[in-house]
Amino acid sequence: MSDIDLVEVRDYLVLLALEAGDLITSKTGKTTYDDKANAVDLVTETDAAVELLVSKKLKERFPDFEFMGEESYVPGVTKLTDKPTFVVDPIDGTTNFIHSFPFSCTSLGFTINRKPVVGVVYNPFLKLMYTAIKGYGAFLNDQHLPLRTPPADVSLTLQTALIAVEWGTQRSGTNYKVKTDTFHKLAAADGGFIHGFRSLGSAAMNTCAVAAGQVDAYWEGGCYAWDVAAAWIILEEAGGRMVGGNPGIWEPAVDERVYLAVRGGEGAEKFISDFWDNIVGKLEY
Ligand code: LIP
Repeated sequence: MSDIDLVEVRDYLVLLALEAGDLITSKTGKTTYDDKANAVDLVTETDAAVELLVSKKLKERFPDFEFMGEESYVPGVTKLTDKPTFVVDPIDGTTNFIHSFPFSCTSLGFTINRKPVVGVVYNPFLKLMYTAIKGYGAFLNDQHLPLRTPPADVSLTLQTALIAVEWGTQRSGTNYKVKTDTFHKLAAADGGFIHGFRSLGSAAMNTCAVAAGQVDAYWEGGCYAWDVAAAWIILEEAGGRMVGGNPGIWEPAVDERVYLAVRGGEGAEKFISDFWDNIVGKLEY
């Protein structure tokens, strides 16, 4: 990793994110969509066009590095290896894009040994550029993250937490029941009794909101490495941590598919254990 200039990688990904952002905003409200797994798992021609733009330019600029993208992923064939790899979601929050709800982004991650080391997440609608390089901090535009450093007496507890969650695209079966039962228990007065839930509709945007200290945690199962790789290093460099979304997984793989992102702060480990105690069952993908 020492011979790869991560600043050069970050700088190029920022330029690419801006170009992808222009393409995304130019197509808002003008693109058709198709179903993938079902009627709520949606993809547009713009997702594919952005991935083609990004992959082509990355291959030209960094021909020795691998590329993994949501729209070119082939289940059972595409594998993330230890090689330096761009892990890309061209539009994270596709449903938001289709609805012109301004919380979609392009998520450009870079992993070495399957660990995120550079992340760029750009929301072109709100002009929010989140960036991080391992060991060099995390930023939102020119502001250092986290933005909100809660007063020392506001440590991380379930009972004072805003938690980002998503319904995801599986709306029946065991995983759906685990999610809905867990939502219920987290909200209940005799359960987690949390302050509330928030759903930005994008794993990357949810994770960046945790990194910024605007949301205390984000829990989801069913998303993929490309949904989280870029925001993962942004979260870590902002003092937060990514653990597994099932109990006991303290060091999840980037393609774990079940995640719990937690902001930095006093009491994080107890918060994580208390959260895990409120999960009803196990998410399996
Ligand atoms: C989305 C994720 C989100 C999940 C959605 C969808 P996409 O990614 O960011 O967390 O709940 O079901 O998978 O499909 O917009 O790139």
